[in-house]
Amino acid sequence: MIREKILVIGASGQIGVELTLALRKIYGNANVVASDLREENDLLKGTGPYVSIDVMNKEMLHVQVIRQNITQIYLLAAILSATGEKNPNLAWSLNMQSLLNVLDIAKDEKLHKVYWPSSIAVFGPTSPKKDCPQQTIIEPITVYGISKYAGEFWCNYYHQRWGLDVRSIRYPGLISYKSAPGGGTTDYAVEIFHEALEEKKYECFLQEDTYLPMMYMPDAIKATIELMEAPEAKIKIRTSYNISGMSFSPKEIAAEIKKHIPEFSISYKPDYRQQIANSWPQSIDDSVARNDWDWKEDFNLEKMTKDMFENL
Ligand code: VAH
Repeated sequence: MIREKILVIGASGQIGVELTLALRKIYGNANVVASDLREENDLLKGTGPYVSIDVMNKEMLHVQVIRQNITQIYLLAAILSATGEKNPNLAWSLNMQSLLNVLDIAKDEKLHKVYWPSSIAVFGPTSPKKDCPQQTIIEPITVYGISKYAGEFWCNYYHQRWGLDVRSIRYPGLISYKSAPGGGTTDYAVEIFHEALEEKKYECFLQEDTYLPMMYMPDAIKATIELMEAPEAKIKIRTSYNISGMSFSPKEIAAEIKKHIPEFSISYKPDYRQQIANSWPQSIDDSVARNDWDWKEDFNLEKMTKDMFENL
């Protein structure tokens, strides 16, 4: 067994916390170095090494990779769709330069693997709305989507040109109870649980019939680990894999929550995030991931809602 030493960049974020904990269970706490610009998330404290790294400082990152004998990097740091529209230049610069820094260091240090998430946000208004395929018309209209699509091509380039084993997944909206989401258009689907418990009501920033591709965090973590553990020969897509868990609208998740909290009520006050949501597909075709590396989700809306309330 090759000894792996993994660096997770963005480890205190919504995905980073759970991915770090999952990787530590597999590789051992000491072999997964968590890093973020922010301070260590409470859930990570005491579970393994933590270093403060600014992924935009390429020299410092390179020194850490060498000093810590890193063999794999998971790059999760990014500015998401809603925040990105408020600060386009920062979103483009952080989302792109962080990836280019990591890809270049991984190439120079011959790292075994790199993971970088893309998103269904790469799809735009001209992409098919239902069962949006792996390859189709892709014209993103958010800075986040533009940066994620451009990043996919850079991952493919480093693989084709230098053989770097970099892998990627186009995550749907992710719902979790362990860590807060960070500035996404799909964050309503996390907020609604907390407000349902605390206030018994929720004012949703999307219209009631806004269908979006979604996934429960345990499924997203499972998909990431399965993709990264799959034999290299199985990985046919070197831009980024579509995966899907479920699709639902605010009206549908509210109805599911009411089964647990009958007095819960929802109101709607769409804001600028409605235009972002309208530009995305309503459902995703992930047959390529199912064929290449046996992807299959565990959670649907009913099972997720039950699990969320059991854990919150
Ligand atoms: C966002 N949660 O809303 C992210 C995700 C598909 C949505 O990329 O920006």
